[in-house]
Amino acid sequence: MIVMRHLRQLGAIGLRVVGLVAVLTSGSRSAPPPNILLIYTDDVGYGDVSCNGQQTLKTPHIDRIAAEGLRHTDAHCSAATCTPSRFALLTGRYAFRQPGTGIARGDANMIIQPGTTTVATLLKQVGYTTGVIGKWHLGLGKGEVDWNTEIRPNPHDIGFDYHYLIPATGDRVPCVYVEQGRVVGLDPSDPIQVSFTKRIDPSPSGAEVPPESLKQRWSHGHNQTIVNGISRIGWMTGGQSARWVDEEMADTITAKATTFLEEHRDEPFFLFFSTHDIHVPRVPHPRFQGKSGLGWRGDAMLQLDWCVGQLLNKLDELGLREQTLVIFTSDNGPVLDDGYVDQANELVGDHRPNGPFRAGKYSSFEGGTRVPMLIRWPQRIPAGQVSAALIGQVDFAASVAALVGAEIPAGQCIDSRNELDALLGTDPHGRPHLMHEARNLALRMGHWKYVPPGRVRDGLGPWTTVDIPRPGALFDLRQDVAERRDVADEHPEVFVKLQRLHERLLSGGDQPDHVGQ
Ligand code: NG6
Ligand code: CA
Repeated sequence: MIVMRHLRQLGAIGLRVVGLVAVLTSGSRSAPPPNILLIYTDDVGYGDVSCNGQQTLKTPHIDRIAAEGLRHTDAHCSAATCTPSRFALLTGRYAFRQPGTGIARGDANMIIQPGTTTVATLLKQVGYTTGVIGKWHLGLGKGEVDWNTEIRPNPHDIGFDYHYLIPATGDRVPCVYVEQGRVVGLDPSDPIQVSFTKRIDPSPSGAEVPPESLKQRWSHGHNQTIVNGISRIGWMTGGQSARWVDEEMADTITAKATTFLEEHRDEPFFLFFSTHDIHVPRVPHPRFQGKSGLGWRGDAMLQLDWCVGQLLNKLDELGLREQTLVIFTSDNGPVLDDGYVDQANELVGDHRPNGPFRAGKYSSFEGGTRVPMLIRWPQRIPAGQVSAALIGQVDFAASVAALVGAEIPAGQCIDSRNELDALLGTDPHGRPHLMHEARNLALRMGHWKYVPPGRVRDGLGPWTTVDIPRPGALFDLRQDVAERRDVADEHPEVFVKLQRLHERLLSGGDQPDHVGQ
């Protein structure tokens, strides 16, 4: 045991030395490669964290990351929904390049193929221990998934040493956790079956029971198998002993995460902590219920803030604060009613989940992808920084590779740029352009924004859309951050430039060159 520990420590020191040589030879870096804790939240909007300016909801633990580090004001997930954002984050490839990367079903097959370079494989290449805990939503298994045996492929096949997952989303079956390829707490005499195409569950569905008998009513969709008094998308039978309790989910995954930190304190680690909060169904633990005054959406934010506090405290306790890069961000913009009657619309009051931006989840407007991004790494980033650089999560792969001295194999991470300096706050510009995936693909180039013609989700509450007429709209975010005034006619040359760049990016042009990175 003691020998193992010494070996691990020696290994860790060895890796840090190798990494240090790599970073010293690549430029003016001064700190050895850090541990990486990526806190990836679900449906959290730019305005949902108090450090981004709102006064309606206090998130002191999340704000601490910004106060002790850097707050980005123009950082984006790649898409306005979950699956494509996660795909791009991990693979460094825009999701629109691979069919089948839209919002995944609960029984979807693994979307990222084994052999694909991911942030996790890059970090493993240089000796990091890697883990993912929480929401996955990138599919598992191959063919018809049998939830009663080891499910392969799984995150292990794309670089994660450890996984403890909510397989898809809280509102989709199967409502069980999967750890190292197997459903947790499964009784083999009560096997699980899952279907999204045929009704296999004979018990009354969410559509058939009196609404008041449900813990939380559905407003659209979400009316099939009932688990923990809440009806979900999809049908599920069996696995009674393995079914999760929504109220305990945040505690469960946070405990797994703090254990991971403890167990890997002596070696460089990458932990992808992917919360269910604040996705629907929002059913926080009773100790948070009713505490925000904004309904259960706000209460789920308080719960999320608590989880972040637990992780930050654990880093302090383990003496890892200085050498751990903590990143807090979100997978898409905010939404109010997203299929359950949880009074998110009614109780939002003056709270602006999208901050000053237009629309949120599902939208091509800025609110769809402009999300909080807070970064703390005391060894490298001075406290209290703010950056307006254009940041895309699709750049994590190449930036992390540059940070630790990992090599990106040819043809991999093709959209990912090394934007490490922008990410860490020393380059004020960031990416020159960024695709924004929603039902139609929008494009940022500097402060300009092109939204192609078509129907675009607008607002955050009841489903409303706006039609962008041909040939598309141009917004100047410098003067009009809320995208209210189409200036295509006033700047025809800029409009054409963005349209052309949009076409080139769609057809695979204008990609970064990793050679020599
Ligand atoms: C939608 C669901 C929504 C949410 C979303 C995925 C309905 C009516 N709506 O189809 O509730 O689950 O998919 O959200 O079923 S995401 O954040 O994981 O992308
Ligand atoms: Ca999401």
